Amino acid sequence: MKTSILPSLSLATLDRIAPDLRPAVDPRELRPKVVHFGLGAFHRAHQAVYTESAAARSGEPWGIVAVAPRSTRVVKAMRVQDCLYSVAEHHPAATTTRAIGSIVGALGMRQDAERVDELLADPGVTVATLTITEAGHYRRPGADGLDTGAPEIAADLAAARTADITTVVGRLAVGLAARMRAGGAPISVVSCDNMAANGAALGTVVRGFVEASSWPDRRAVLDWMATSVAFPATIVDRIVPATTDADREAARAALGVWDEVPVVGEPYRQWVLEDSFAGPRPPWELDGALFVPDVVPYQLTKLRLLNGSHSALAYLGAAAGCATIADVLETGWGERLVRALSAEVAPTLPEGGPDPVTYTDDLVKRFRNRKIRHLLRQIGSDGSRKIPERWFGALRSLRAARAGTPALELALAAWANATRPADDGRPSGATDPTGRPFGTTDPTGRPFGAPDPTGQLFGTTDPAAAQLAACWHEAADQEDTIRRLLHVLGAADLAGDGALVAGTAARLPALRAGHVEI
Ligand code: CS2
Repeated sequence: MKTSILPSLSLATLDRIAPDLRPAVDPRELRPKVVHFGLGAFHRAHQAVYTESAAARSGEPWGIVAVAPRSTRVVKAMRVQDCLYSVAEHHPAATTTRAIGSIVGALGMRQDAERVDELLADPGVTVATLTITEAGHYRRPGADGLDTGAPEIAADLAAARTADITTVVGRLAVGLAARMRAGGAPISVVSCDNMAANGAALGTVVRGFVEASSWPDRRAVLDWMATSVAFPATIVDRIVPATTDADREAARAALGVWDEVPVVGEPYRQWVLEDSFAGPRPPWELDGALFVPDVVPYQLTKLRLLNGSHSALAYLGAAAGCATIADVLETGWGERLVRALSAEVAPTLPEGGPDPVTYTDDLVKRFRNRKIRHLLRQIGSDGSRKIPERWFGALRSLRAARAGTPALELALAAWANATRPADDGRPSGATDPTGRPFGTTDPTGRPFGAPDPTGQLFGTTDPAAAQLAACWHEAADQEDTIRRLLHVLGAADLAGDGALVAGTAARLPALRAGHVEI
């Protein structure tokens, strides 16, 4: 929160900041040519940085209009700052900060729905990018298609006015339909979320929305999409923890003006994209992005080694009482876990990607960076949508090859342990903060102290939290719990693997007691 009367970062105050910290481009010289959904820290520290360099180095006016699907807090703050903000790069021994100028507009997806559709229909906009999280895709658990039964999607399909649409999948489908009706210039839609075949996955859910709509021209929209809308796959990589008040203070000290929405990240960043765009795009390669015919080896390496160990560290670290990834790397077992998991899954990676051993050495260094306070709670949230992408592909290949999977079993047990409801760890006889015993009910019939249905034991949240918690209440024993949890994730095959289930369940008691045995 702003604590001083310092002026805010904006075009008018740019001359107060040191020349080498100013943006590489003047946003007034850019045009809205990219629409981005998801105005979070990751976008601002990744795609927006690449786009700024691409515009500065090419002289082409690639500007981004960034759309916030839900919260308008960042939209308001960005507007106050003429969409300028700073990125602090935390090297282990030093930090560098500078302002970024590639964002030319900030919109709320609901508040500015008409403008969003207008931009998506504009032939001058040829790229849309998305960072909407795995959960934001509304895929059916364990399957490819759109989860039309999800209440948010069902409501969007039934929405009387398009301004009432709340999901990005729905907004994108509506916007693309508007584009077809306005002449149908080709566009590329780039999913920047951590999912295997993320381009195809996004294309499937957007098409699913159009198919399930009652639009009279939905067939025509689908036919046009097949020829004029590309969904290239990509891998994005940069560790970007959520911004804290301390980061705002540090930005103030570096800039000399107030930045309400700074972002911080590690120095490393990578972007690999499938070279299959439908129309013009920013020359991101000028800033080191890699365009390749086949992203699969890069995608699976990143998902299974980086994100896979991130999730394992998050759940095991939480059980052991750690708060951040760097904390876990300081335990006696953190590095061992990363190396054991990587060695276990490396044989499942296709040829043609980075060397897994070098990649793992780099990961250990990146994870050890103490300047990056990446909360386990942030990484562990939405586990039901993340871990199938990160662990299950490798687990299935290894089980089919009859290879041992001890590291994945330990990780799976730690995830299961973290799905326990928020009150599960309390000793019996405990009372709620007002002194009433847990287990009694309030006048609405809700148990006193009953956890928020999205609340989990270690403070993570998950759209399936209530279903996951129910597995603990309803199961006959721990193996049954594991089976039920796997079913919630749509992994009936893994739930039917008796040895896997037994191996995982056997690790629960130690984890419950806070011991990590590896
Ligand atoms: C993390 C990722 O929050 C998470 O689930 O695993 O956000 C991770 O930091 C990025 O993918 C790194 O590129």
